Formats: sequence, C-alpha cells, structure tokens
Amino acid sequence: MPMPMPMPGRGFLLAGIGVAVMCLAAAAADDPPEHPPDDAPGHEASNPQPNGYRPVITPNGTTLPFRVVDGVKVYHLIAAAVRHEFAPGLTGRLWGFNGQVHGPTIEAVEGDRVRIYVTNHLPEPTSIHWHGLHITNGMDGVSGMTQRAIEPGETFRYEFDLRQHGTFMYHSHHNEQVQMAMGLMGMFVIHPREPGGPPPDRDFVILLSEWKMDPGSERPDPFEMIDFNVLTFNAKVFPATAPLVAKIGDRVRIRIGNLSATDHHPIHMHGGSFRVIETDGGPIPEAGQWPETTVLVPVGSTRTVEFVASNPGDWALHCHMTHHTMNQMGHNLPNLTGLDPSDFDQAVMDLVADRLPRNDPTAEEGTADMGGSPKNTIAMLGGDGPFGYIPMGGMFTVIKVRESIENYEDPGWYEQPEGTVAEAATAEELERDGIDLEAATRPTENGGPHATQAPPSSPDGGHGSPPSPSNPEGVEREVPPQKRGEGHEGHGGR
Ligand SMILES: [Cu+2]
Repeated sequence: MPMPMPMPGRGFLLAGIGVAVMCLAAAAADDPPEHPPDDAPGHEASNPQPNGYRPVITPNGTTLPFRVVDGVKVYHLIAAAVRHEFAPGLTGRLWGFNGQVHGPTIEAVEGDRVRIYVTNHLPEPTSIHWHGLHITNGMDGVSGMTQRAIEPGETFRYEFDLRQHGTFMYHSHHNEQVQMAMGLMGMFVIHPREPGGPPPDRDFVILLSEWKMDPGSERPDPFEMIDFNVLTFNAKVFPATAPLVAKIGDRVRIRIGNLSATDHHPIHMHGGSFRVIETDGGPIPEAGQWPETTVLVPVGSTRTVEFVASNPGDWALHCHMTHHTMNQMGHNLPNLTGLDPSDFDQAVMDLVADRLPRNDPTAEEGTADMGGSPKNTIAMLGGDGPFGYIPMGGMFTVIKVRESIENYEDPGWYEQPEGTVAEAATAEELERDGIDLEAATRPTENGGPHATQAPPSSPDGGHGSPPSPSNPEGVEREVPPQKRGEGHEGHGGR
C-alpha cells in the first residue's frame, strides 16, 4: 500500500505563490496525476522559484511537485503502467512515473536535503538509481546490492543531501534492460546554491531514449539489443516534439541526457553554435568550453550546452544519425531506393504492404492506404511545415527564435522576410552565373569531369542554352564522377 504522505497545512509552504499551491494540491493526491495534455500551456510554470532559481522547462513533460516538511523537500514518484502517445498514430503500453513517460523532472537546489518516496505499482519489483549524484551508498538504488528491491505495492523512502549542482538523471536499476526499455527514467536538475551569475533566460531539459516498436504492436520489445526504430526527445517523436521558444538575446541552456539502450546521439543545432558547459560529472571550466554545433551525448551521460539566441527563425535541433530522425523506419523492407515504380508499385505493395508503416498518421485503422499496413504504426517520416512536408521524424525538434514575442507559447512557423528563402533559380540567374544544366549531364572529352559553372574568365563557357528541367521524370541519371582538382566549383552536376 502506498505510504500516506504527511499533510501539513499548505499555507506555510511557499505562501503566496498560486502556482505552487496548485502543484501541492496535485502532489497531495494518492493517485498518479493525470498526464497533462501535450499541448497544455504552462508546463514551464509548474514549479515555484525558491532560492531564486529559474525553473527548467521540460518540453512535452512536467516538473515533479514537492512540499517542504521540516526543511526537507519531499517528492513522490509512483511507478506504474502508462499508455503513452509518441505522436498521433503511435501509442505504447509503457511504464512510467506519475502517469507519464518519461517521469517528471526532479528539480532542487544544491545543499537541499531531499526525501523521495517511490511507490511501486508495477507488476514486478523495481528500484531507482540517482544517476550522477554523490550520495550515501545505501541510497544508490542498485537492487540486490545496495538495497532490496521495492516489491509491488511497497513504497520506499530515499533520502539524501544534494552536494553538487548540475544535470543528472534517475532510472530503474532493477531488471534494467526491461524496465528502461519500458520507459522508467527521468531527469534530475540541481541548481547551484550560489550561482556564479544570472540564470539562463531559457533552461530546457531533453531526455533521449530509444524503443523497439514493431509496426502494429503496442509494447516495446525489451530484448532488442541494437535495432531501435522509435527514437525520442522526452518520449516524443517529431512532429509531436514541442518547440523550444526563445527571444533574440536570450541565453538559452539545453540540458540533454541519454538513457538509450545502446545508441550515442550526436545532437546538432542549426543556425549557430553553442558551448558545452557541463556533463553529469560536473561543470566544465570556461577555458575548457569549446564551440560546437553538434554535441555527442553518450549513453548514460548528460551534456549541457548554452548559446545566446541571435538569429531569428526556426532552427532544427536533431540527432545527426540519419536513421534517428525517422519513425518506425521500415528498415526491414526491400530497398526500393531509386526505383521507378510506375509500372511496378502495385505488385510490390501487395508483397510488402503488411511490413510498411502507413503514411496517414491520422487514420485509425491500417487499411485505409498502403493496402493493409498494421494499425498503431506511424509514417516513418515527418509532418507538415510551412513549405510542405518535413521529411523528419524521431529525434527532431525546432528551436524557435523570435525578435518580439509576448510570451514563450509556440509562436507558429517563422515568417520569412521577403527575398530570404531559397527557391528555384530563374533562367536569368542561371544564365547570368554561367550555370549550364546541359553540361551537367554530358561527359567531357576525357570522359570524366565536367563543369556546371563556367570560369568567370571564359564567358562563352556558359553558352546560353536555355535551362531545361533537370529531371522531369523523377528518374535518376548517372553523372560521371568529378575528378579531384579538375572541377571548377564542385557542384557535381546534381
Ligand atoms: Cu541518435
């Protein structure tokens, strides 16, 4: 049975902060709180600001409420089965904390004493490890070694002092390969007691994980070792990942943890660079922070990056492993890349349809298209964007940097200033710059390279033939490889 929580009067706790009272009310319930709707506003305002810290934001997630009892911050995690939507069209029967996957972010301050109750409503024993924390050995959560496992129905008490600050994690440490594959993990952020400077304006938390969800199934396969097909930011795949919104001039921090089973994830940011300022081992001295556009987040570690938002727009933030920005990749399919399927596709569809993720993420049944693909399976790629379909999924989200916004609600897609968007070149532009589309597919005399751009010194190099559509049939054309040192501008002809 769950241990009853102490129920002191609420008035003395963080009095006067309306948000805090709401949180405490939620924490007081014995039942796990309802998983807030994904688009619910105000996730970021879910914790009070004791000691002056600026609360972190967990996109698509929440922060765990707490109460203060005799100077100790008291939290309650409840491990239980959760039905979780990775994105519309793909739902998993998972395990989580407090009704959500992943568990809520725990947030505290260096020097705090914390007491974390863990109630097990799973069908098997569990335990929780506090990843990266310098704590008493018996609180470390390794079942069988530093404690006995928490049996179903039991509530354990973990209690320790926070002797450090930074970005850490928590996760099951019992039957890990199953319980972590099922989702039992979360982030643990500790703010400095004496900050060296002002807090960042925007402080985001992203937990990376990976799942094997066979098309048509609702259960992750915990026995998968290498071949994961649902790769998530805070347990969501694009286009269900919430954007990270910032104003020009904001100092933005992103704390990234990786509790994937086997994959390290190089997280790449478009439109700028950042500095890596800390790991779960501690802060990196300023002299050791070098600029990056991609940070590799190894399994079982955290990396925190910071940058000043200076470039307005919608900037992708994604894993750079190309298969990690796809959903249920269909990678067991026959390889049809480059095939002209016009006379062929129906026959092939009949053969492979039941192995193909369907393309319509809103369809309830899998029979509406693709000739019978399984239900509870989403398209392997993408979502709608302002210029059409965005062919990304999985570990992909958007940093939205804006000049003037009233708040940090999703501002919608960036309105590109006129004349600043890449688009089809005009015939005049091609002619002006000597781009010869015909030459791009014509072998040169020595059989090898060819220039697509005439040298500026030979005006007759671009001989003015009208540009033709490069590929009207959508069929691949072989282009001879460009030899090193002989190309002009290296456009390569495609
Ligand atoms: Cu990745």
